[in-house]
Amino acid sequence: MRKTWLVAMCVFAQSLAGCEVLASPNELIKAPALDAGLKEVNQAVMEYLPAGAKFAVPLTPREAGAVQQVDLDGDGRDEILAFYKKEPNLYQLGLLVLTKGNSGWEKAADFTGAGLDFHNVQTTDLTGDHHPELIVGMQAEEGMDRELTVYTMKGKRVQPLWKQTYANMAVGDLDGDAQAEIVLVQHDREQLTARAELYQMKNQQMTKQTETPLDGSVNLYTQVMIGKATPAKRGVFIDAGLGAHSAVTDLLFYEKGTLVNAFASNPDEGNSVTFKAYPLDSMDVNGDGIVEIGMQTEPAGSEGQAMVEIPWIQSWYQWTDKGSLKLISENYADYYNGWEWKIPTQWIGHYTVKKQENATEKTVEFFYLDPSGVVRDSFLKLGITAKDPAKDEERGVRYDRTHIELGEKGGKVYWAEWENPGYSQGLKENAYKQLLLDENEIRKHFEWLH
Ligand SMILES: [Ca+2]
Ligand SMILES: [Ca+2]
Ligand SMILES: [Ca+2]
Repeated sequence: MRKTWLVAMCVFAQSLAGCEVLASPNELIKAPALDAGLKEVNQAVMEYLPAGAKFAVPLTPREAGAVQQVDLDGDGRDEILAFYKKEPNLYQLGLLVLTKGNSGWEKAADFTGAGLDFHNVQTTDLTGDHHPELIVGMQAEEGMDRELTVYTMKGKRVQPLWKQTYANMAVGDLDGDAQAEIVLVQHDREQLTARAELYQMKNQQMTKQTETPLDGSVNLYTQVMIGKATPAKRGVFIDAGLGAHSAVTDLLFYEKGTLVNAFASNPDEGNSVTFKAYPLDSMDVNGDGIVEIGMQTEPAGSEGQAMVEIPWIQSWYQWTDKGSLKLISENYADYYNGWEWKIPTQWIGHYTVKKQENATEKTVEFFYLDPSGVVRDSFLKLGITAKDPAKDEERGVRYDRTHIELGEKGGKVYWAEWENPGYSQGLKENAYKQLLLDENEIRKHFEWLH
């Protein structure tokens, strides 16, 4: 499937119509160069897009663009999908499907519906005929039911096949038969009831296979995801916000025709296994194809601190065949300043972290935690300081410590500082020495988030 990026559209469209960039900077970076094929696509879209329409980038999945190319009817040529909002009434969303006929691009469909955003747009084969269906979720205000429509293309016509309201959803192959299922989470916030429903296409009809109750007292179901829980077992990861801050993740398996909740056999009792202080949606953090469940860990030495003062560590767990969670990786994320530190594997269980902040400097310092749990020497300090060339000169290599710049952003310098190997380490134990990194390793573990 090829995606045509919104920014390319806008570059071309500037002279044709007022084109408002609704894409995030992230999407702008991903935009490819405008080639001849894209120009043709852009021309076709501009010809059929209703007057005053603005492109609407679907909220999920992250890589979804406002204009996409997918072969919906299976004739070997891509159709063009364009998602838009219609002015002056921005509550009206539109979906334009163009198909290439003998005399050029033709309109195969132009659907409109009420909503503020496209919540989720996917093109996946649900029927088993190897031609993708078009799955479109639309939303209005947060907390209101969203609306899902599955479209299928027959000949040159695009038709709605199925409609259903939902709170959140996922599309993916849950049972491993190479055909996608849809999981809908329904949440009635007045009755405080919730459930997960599994739908499969049977004889050209979307059919509910099974459903299982979920905790209806949560605040919001923030993400539903179908993915691998172990190398051999797929599951449905359901992330929910509980109150002002805290959150929880459920994991459902499809076993013998029913959905089984790995953590809460009784939804009224809730799920304490994956309770977390702050929301952290499930994802494949280490790129091994298995979805991890994230929870915050309070680092040693932060007892008694206020929630916001605690330098929370993000700990990521995988489900195991033994029926429990296993810690896979950790990281420290500073979303406000847009960076994260991936904890080296050999650190896990042997370090703690403290943060400090004053008017000019913000630091995160890592300390050796000895086998008896005592906080010992600092071995790495990461910091953000307002850029000041005179002061930066003073730093650099000293006899006892090395200071390097990791990068600059927004007039601030991001740096790392650590004790020079050989300075006093002869006096220190091996468990401490195993925590030490060289400059290359330090640069590798630091990453920009935005
Ligand atoms: Ca086609
Ligand atoms: Ca399947
Ligand atoms: Ca993973």
